[in-house]
Amino acid sequence: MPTDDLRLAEQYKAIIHADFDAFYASVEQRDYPELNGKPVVVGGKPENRGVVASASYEARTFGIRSAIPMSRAYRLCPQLVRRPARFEIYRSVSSKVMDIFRSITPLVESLSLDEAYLDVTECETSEITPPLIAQALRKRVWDELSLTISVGVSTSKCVSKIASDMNKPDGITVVRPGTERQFLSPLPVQSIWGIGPKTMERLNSYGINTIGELAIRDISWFESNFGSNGRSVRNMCLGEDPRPVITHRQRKSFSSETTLVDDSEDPEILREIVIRLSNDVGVSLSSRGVRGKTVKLKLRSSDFVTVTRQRSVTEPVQLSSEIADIAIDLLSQELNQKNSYRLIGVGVSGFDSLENSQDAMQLRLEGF
Ligand code: TTP
Ligand code: MG
Repeated sequence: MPTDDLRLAEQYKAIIHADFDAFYASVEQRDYPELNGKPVVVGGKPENRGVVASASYEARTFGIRSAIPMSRAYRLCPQLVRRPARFEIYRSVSSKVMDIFRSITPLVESLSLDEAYLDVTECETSEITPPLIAQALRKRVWDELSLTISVGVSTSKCVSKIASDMNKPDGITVVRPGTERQFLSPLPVQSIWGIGPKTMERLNSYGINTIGELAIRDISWFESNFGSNGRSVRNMCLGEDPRPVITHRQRKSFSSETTLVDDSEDPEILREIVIRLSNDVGVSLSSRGVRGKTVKLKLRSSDFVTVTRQRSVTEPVQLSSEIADIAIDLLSQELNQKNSYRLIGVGVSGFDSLENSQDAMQLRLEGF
C-alpha cells in the first residue's frame, strides 16, 4: 500500500503501534553477527524445562514460536542456536527506543519492553502524514539501534496493533480512515483484543470464524456472549476504539493480566499465575521507584463474569513478594466460590511517588 498519500482528516486520531521484530532474538543477532541468518532462540535450557521467549524469523520457518518448550524447539530444528536471555541489554534497548518515540511525540504509551503506541495526531501537517512519520520512525530505529520494528498506522489503538502484525518483519501497514471495518472483516476472530483460544473455539462452533462474521451480530448478542465487555468487543469488531494513548504521567496504576489457554479452577495453578503477575508488576514498580498502597486482583470466570477485589495497606508496596502476598490472600478468599477462571490480573495503584518514574508499562497480555 502506498504510504505517502494518506492524510488523516482532522476529526480522526492518528495512532501508530510499533513493535520490535523477534525482539530478544534480534538483539542477539545484532550483538553476535555470526548468528545472522541462523535459526536463533532466546530462552532457558531444554533440560531445565526452558521455554522459547523469542524466535528469530529463520527459526520460525521450522514452526518454532514463543512459549513452546525448548525441547520441542530442538526437535523441530536440531541446528537451532539457543542464547540465554540478557534482560539488562533488552531493557536498555527498550529505553533507547522509547526515547526515540518520545522525541517524535510526548504521547507515547509503552505496553511492554518492545511495543508502544504513539499518538501522532498533532504531528501531522499537509506534508507530513502519519505514514511518513511511521516510516521516519522505522528508519531512525534502524539507524540508531540496528534493529527493525514493524508498525501499524490507523485511527485507533486496536486497529493499529492488529495492523503492525500484518507485515512482519520490518513492515508497515496503513489502514485509512473509513476502511477499518473492511480491513478487519476477513481476519480471524482471535485478532481482537481479549478473544483467546477458548472464546475462539466457542465462536467457531457457532460458525463464526472472522471478525466480519462477528461484527454483524447485534449488541444484545454481544452482551449475552461477552457480558460487560460486550459493547467494547463489538466496537472493536467495527474498528471503533476510543481508548486514548496514556502516557506514564497520566497513569494511575500498573497491572499485568493474562488469559489462560485452558480455564482453570486449580488453586495451585491460579496461585502460580498470581505470583508471576505480581512479579511483572513488582518489576515495573521497582524499576521506576514507584510504590502503591492498593493491590487489586481481577478474575474473569469461564462464564465471563469479572470480579475485582482490592486491598489498601498503610505501608505502600513495591516488591513482587509484597504484592503477591496480598494478591494471593485476595485470591484465597475467592477460591471457595469453586469457579473456573479464564483471565487473571494483578494491579497496584495509589502511588506515593511518580517522581522517579521514567516510563510506564502495562505488561503484556501473555497467553499461557
Ligand atoms: P513479541 O513482540 O510478542 O515477540 P517478538 O518481538 O519476539 O516477535 P514478533 O513481535 O516479531 O512477533 O514479544 C516481545 C518479547 O517479549 C520477545 O522477544 C520475548 C518476550 N516474550 C516472552 O518472554 N515470552 C512470550 O511468550 C512472548 C510472547 C514474548
Ligand atoms: Mg515484537
